[in-house]
Amino acid sequence: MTRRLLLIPTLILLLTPTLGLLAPAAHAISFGAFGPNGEGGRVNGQTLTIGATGAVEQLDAFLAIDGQDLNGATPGVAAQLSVDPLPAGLTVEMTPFLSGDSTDLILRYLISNDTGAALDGVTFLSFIDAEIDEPPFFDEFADVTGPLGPGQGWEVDEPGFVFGDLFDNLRDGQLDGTNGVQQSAPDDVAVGLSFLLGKLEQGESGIIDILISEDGDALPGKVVTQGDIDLAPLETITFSGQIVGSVPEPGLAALTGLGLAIAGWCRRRR
Ligand SMILES: [Ca+2]
Ligand SMILES: [Ca+2]
Ligand SMILES: [Ca+2]
Ligand SMILES: [Ca+2]
Repeated sequence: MTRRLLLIPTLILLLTPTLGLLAPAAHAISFGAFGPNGEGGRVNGQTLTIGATGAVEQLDAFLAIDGQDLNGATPGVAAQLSVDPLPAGLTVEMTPFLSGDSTDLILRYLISNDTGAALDGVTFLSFIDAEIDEPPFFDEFADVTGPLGPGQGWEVDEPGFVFGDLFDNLRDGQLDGTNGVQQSAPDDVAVGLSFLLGKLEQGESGIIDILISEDGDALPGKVVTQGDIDLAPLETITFSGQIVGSVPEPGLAALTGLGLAIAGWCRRRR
C-alpha cells in the first residue's frame, strides 16, 4: 500500500473531556485483557461490555493474502487470528484505546510484514458478534449507513449457527455487502468489516482502526448500528472502521503518540 499515515493531531475528540459533556446517558465501555492475537468476547474468555446491557460474545479478526491459503484444511483461505498461525515474519498486533468518557473504544490493528518479501492483496477483516440485551440474543437488528470507505467491505448477518454466511465469507476473505438481520426480521446480529490494504512491502506495516461506540460515534465510511427490538429508549452499538495508513517498520516508534490522534477521524453521528 502507498497511503501514508493521516495524522490530525489537533482533533483529539475522543480523548478530551469535552466530548463527555455532549454524550447522552453514557454507560461506559469496559473490558478485560484481550487474547494474544487480539481476540475477545465470552467465547475467548474475555469480557467486553458496551452500554447498559451490551456484551461481546465473540471478537476476532482474519487476514487474507492473494494466492495463499492461510488456514490450511479449514474451508476458505483467510487466517482466523485466534486460531491460525500466520506465516513467519507476518504479525498482527491489536491495541485498544478507550476514550476519556469511556463511550468509544478503538481497536487499532498493526499488520507488519517482515517476511522478507512484498505481500500482494493483503486484506484485513474484523468480526464482532455482540448482544445489546439478552436474553434473548436473537431479537436484535442492524441498520447500515454511509458510503464505502477506501478499500472497505462489510456484512451484517446471523453469525452462522442458523442461516448466516458471514463466518464462511470471512474465511473466504470476501464479505457480501448485505444486511441479513434487518429490523423486519430480527435475529442474532454479527458484523464484519473488511479493508483491502493491497500490497504490503517488506518492512512495511499497515494500520487499521475499528471503532465500537455506545453513543453513536463513527469513523468515516460504512457505519453499522445494532439495535434491539425490546429496548426503549433505544440503545445502540455502532461499529465502523478505516485504514489509517502505513508506516515503514523503523518508524513504528512514532506510534507511541498516535493514540492521541486517533479520534481525529471520528465524527458525531447524532
Ligand atoms: Ca483453507
Ligand atoms: Ca436482545
Ligand atoms: Ca451474508
Ligand atoms: Ca449478536
